Amino acid sequence: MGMNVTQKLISSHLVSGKMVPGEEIAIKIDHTLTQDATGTLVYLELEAMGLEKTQAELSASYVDHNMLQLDFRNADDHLFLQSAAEKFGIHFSRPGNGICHYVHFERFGRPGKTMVGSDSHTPTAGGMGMLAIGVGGLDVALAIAGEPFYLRMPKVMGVKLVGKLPDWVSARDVILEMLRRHTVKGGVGKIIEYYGPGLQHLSAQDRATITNMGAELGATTSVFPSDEKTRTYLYSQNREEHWQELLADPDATYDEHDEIDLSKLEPLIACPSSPDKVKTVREIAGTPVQQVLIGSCVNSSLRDLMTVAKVCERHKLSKHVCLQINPGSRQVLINLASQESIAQLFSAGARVQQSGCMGCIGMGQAPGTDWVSLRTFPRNFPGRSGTENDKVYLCSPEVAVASAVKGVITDPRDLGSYPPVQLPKKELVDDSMIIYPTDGVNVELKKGPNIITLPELDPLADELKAPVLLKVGDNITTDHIMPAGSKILPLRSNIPAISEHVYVRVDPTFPKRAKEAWKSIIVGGDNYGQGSSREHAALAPRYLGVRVVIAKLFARIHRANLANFGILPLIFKDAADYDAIDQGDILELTNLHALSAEKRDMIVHNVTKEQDIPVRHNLTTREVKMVLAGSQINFIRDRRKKK
Ligand code: MIC
Ligand code: SF4
Repeated sequence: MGMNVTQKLISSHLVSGKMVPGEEIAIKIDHTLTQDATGTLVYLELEAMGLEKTQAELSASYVDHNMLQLDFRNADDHLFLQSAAEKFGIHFSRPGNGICHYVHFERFGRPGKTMVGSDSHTPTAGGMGMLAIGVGGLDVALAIAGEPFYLRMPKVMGVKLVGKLPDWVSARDVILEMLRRHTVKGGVGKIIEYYGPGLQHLSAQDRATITNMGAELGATTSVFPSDEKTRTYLYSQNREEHWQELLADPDATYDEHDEIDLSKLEPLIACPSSPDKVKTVREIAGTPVQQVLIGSCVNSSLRDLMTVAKVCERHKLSKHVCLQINPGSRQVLINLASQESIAQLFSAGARVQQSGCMGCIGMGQAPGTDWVSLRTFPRNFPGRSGTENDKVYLCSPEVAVASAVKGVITDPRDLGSYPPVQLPKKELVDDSMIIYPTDGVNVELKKGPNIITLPELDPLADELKAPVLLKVGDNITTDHIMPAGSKILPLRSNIPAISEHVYVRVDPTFPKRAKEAWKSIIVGGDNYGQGSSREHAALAPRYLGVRVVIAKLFARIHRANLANFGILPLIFKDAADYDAIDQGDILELTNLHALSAEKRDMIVHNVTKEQDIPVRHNLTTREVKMVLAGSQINFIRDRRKKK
């Protein structure tokens, strides 16, 4: 039987297991990607494991998230990362060079390769036929150390694209349509593969917009085939030799199906404060707007930004709106300059920022009180912009710029004819801010005073009696658990300090109460831990004594991070039992050392309510061992000692 693109990518990298949905498989990883906010831990973990050089074909470390230098801390992190790149043989993209996913796509991505990255939008590279998966930092550290990546074989959802996008409708509207249909948990346990005749009208970068935001569906990753469009893109990047064709066989099948007629789509917008609260722009047109931010890792292509510039050339911006551009890479800025688009943006009054994550992760650009902020970014979780009760909408560059012109949410089709954009066949390529690996030996890691060695994590005892310190609802994001922003991000290399901010947006007393309780439990609802891959959302609660999380359903990356740091993730057997536990109840778990991949069912005794609650776990044998050992680091260390 023929294979789809996902099956071809997995089977060519399969190290162990059977490609049957739900079965554990291990795959060889070719590329690794880290960014600064998650990367410092990755390299501290490698140090803890005693690794010398990366074992991956290509490893890259980017500095893009923590770019504000309000004091010594972020700057020290940048230097630490540069020294770690030199020590471990890793490509280093210097601060200001661009956003990890965007630069990796431009300069390093290769069809047919696998990648893990310590950032949830790593699937961006799926736009050129890579199998690229966002994971916790420790899983990247292991891939750098040459270990295969373990995952449960996902189901493959085939999405057939037919037709051609109308004027003023772009790739962003395709992924917003997917989010409208499937919600933020519709992709859990799935890889989404796009195919069909509609592909011929989507460039590699349009496809990257779709795979990038596939993370918001909760999907393991998203993939497109590698075809002539991919070749054209690689040619434009002066690296056509990296092209390789990768197509689904004509008789390929999929586990699930969907179809989108591109010609029927219209401009869409995700309302506050979730990427799946999608409406048509027409439905909310006329809402006054104060801030418009265009760019980020999802909508920074030359086409996207040149279209915005062309609109700015034709129309004056509303004086009530502040328009800012966050380019995905320095290279895209150079190319915008060569096309005179920068001049058009400047003349219109746009504030053009350095390339980096900036306001997308709350590093500046926070909206004012009650402002409506339109962003072409991937997520709009509550408070992520840095302003409490923010009103962040997500939309295409077309909708964003049309709204900046009119001062109210505007369907861009109201602006008249679609501006023609002539893309250069070859872009100006610039790698001057990438430091290539050398054979450097005995390189010292440069650790500033805020870079603190990882805490020791004790093994799980056979019995646990602990209070439910917090009970939360559905779709809790890792931004709720471990907020980011300019005040907290500089603490990413300092677990004791960052743990003081765990859950503070939900309950400011959480860190203090957790320390007093010494050992504690959290109860969550559906899709617990969606969003960012930050392992701090597991490690910092663990540092505060959280040992178990019981939820209705876990998001993939966070579940893996919990197990990596020795927190037992348990699922209610009957979701209705969520109501049988209240915050403050004392729960008792016994016989924990008998946990195994086969023995999945357990009873949690609610001591306060004198009630037994049936739960289950879905850990693999390897994961059970690391939870019992207290963390994956302990597990690997013990395994190495035994060798
Ligand atoms: C995000 O978009 O949420 C981030 C910031 O890029 C995170 C990583 C982080 O928290 O450092 C992600 O996507 O994984
Ligand atoms: Fe950066 Fe935002 Fe992209 Fe995350 S989603 S990598 S914060 S630009």
